[in-house]
Amino acid sequence: MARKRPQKKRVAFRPNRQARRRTDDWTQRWQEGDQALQDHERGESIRPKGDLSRKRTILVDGDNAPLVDAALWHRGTVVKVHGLVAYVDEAGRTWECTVRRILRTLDIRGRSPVTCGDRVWVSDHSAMCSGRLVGVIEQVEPRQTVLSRRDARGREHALVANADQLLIVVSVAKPRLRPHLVDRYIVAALKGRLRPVICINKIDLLDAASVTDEESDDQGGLPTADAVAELAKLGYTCILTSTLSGAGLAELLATLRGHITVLSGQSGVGKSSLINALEPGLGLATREVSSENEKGRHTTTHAELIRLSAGGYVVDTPGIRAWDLWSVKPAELEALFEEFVPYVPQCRYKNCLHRDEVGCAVRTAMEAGQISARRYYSYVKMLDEV
Ligand SMILES: Nc1nc2c(ncn2[C@@H]2O[C@H](COP(=O)(O)OP(=O)(O)O)[C@@H](O)[C@H]2O)c(=O)[nH]1
Ligand SMILES: [Mg+2]
Ligand SMILES: [Zn+2]
Repeated sequence: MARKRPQKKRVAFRPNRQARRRTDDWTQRWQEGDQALQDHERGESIRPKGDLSRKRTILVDGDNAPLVDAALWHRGTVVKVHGLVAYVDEAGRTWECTVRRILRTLDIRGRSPVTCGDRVWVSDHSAMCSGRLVGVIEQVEPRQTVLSRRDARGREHALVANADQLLIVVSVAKPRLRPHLVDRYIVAALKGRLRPVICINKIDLLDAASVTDEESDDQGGLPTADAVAELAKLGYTCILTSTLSGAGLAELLATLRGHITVLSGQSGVGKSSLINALEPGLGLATREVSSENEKGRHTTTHAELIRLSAGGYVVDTPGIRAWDLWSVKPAELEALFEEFVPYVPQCRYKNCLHRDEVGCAVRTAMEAGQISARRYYSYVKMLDEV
């Protein structure tokens, strides 16, 4: 494919103390052709020299996309950000990077324009650091997805970029399987445009769990086999695992390979144990936390990608567990219960929330056994929560 010749372009950059910030995502703008860059180009000729000198020259291709020099730069994935240093994984090598000032200048709402999961291009500066893999992040590719959390002031912070799967980890016992919780995570995954994958861990406890199942019926409990059948019927991938017996681990690894997968699930279900089993040698702490610690850790904003030798990354971060239904509106919920979708147009009222409205086709489908009653009541419960 013929590439247009790179052009030099003058772009303004925000002085450090200027208060005004862009309110949208600059990577998004890059995708859209970045009108701002074009505006600058047009304005350039009539600006006095003093103003011009506050711009800097970057290379862009003919379509205004920043130029990436694949021959000179290294493409990697940000696995961790500590202050001004971003750690970038390039097929098992870790680059210690700072971020090119122009990128920081273009930053908007977050404190950092780079977050873990970002696909970035790194220039090599290791010659100056006696061979240590030191680099500068020159470009950040547009984000496919962003998981964020809201801080106390209600501002959104990007935690992980480009995750494409949510691994919903539950256990058959200790703690027992709570299907409503699984439904919540499925909704959260779909809302965040992640593929939900369900992992039912500790299947070595299945026999012991049957007692627990019966006990938990009043709280919406469901025997494991029924839960699996229900999830399969909905079309979601469901993997049964045991870190003790090794059951299901190969299948789990195959599902994670090549993806950025966020792990979610209650404390104690075995998330850290699963990662340790998939990636021996990591030695993540398991069992962890008193409930008090747990609370404190929920406020953590740091996320870290763990690289799998098989390919792909997993993220097991307490902060992610807090990431939840906050952004789902009641009217949005029906679309996130995917099996409801075919019935929704048949409801008598357009704004039907499928609770107790007259002529509700979703409710009728549930009464006729076409929609699981358990899922339906899970929806109603969630409706009250959002
Ligand atoms: N019986 C059984 N116990 C497990 C299994 N996986 C993890 N555990 C135990 O469950 C507890 C919590 O595990 P951990 O990995 O720390 O859970 P996390 O809080 O989700 O990270 C630990 O005591 C583990 O040894 C399993 O497959 N079977
Ligand atoms: Mg853990
Ligand atoms: Zn309805």
